[in-house]
Amino acid sequence: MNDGDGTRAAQPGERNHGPLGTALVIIPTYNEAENVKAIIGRVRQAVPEAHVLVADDNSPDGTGKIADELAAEDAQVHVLHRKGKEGLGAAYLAGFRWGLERDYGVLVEMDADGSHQPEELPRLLTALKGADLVLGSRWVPGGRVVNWPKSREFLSRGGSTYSRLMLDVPLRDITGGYRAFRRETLEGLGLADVASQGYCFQVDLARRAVRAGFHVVEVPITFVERELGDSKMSRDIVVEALWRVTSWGVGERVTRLTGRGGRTRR
Ligand SMILES: Nc1nc2c(ncn2[C@@H]2O[C@H](COP(=O)(O)OP(=O)(O)OP(=O)(O)O)[C@@H](O)[C@H]2O)c(=O)[nH]1
Ligand SMILES: [Mg+2]
Repeated sequence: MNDGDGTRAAQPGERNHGPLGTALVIIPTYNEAENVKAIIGRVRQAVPEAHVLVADDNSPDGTGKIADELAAEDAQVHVLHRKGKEGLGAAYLAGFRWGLERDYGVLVEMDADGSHQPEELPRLLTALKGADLVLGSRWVPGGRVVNWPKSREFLSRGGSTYSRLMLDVPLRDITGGYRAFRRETLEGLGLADVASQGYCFQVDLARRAVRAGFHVVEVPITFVERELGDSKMSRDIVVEALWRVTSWGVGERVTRLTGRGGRTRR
């Protein structure tokens, strides 16, 4: 499943993956006024045929207005204005719905702060030609992190390892948020009952994809810590991830032991 470079050839018996179609790069924003213009420009340059959707939670710093101005000048840039701050997961779910209601074949997750380099997107999209879901991975060979304190690296690696063992999901970077989904993959994940909000939103989607039998590939990326704007990382986000991952893992073990049902969706 995880070949590290995303170029794994299809194995005998594996289904053929169809053409990709147009990509929609969804960028959730909350107070990213200093970053939004640069990130959109970099996406448009790196993958000129892709569209961009900014999913803004009514940022007090005017990010939504800047995005509107960029959208007015560029027919491939779109803005989804949401009422208020509801977390990363809710913004992505709204963005996915927006994209799935339209004709996009690929939906990409990307942070606004430059941590996920748009220049690496062509590699993710190439890997998606032979996969259902591609994860940009910091923790496969070739992946790395720039400008992170050791404490953040410890938290991220530890979170991935804990999730991998707890959920029995063979992925190295399960909390990362630089991803490319085929439309059919998102449609098969049961998004209607996803309640996770922070990092565990990413864990939740990856685990659902593996459980549903989708072919998930990790591609190494260089993750660059933000230089501008404030982090929205909080203790609550870490606590939410910890208790949800633990309860999914325990729930799945109980289900297996009592022999009730095969797959856990929630
Ligand atoms: N729409 C929306 N976007 C959000 C929300 N919380 C975070 N984001 C965006 O999600 C992306 C990731 O958030 P970050 O603050 O960079 O989180 P992080 O990468 O874990 O933290 P840093 O490493 O400190 O940057 C950024 O584009 C944020 O603007 C939210 O509640 N709503
Ligand atoms: Mg960030």
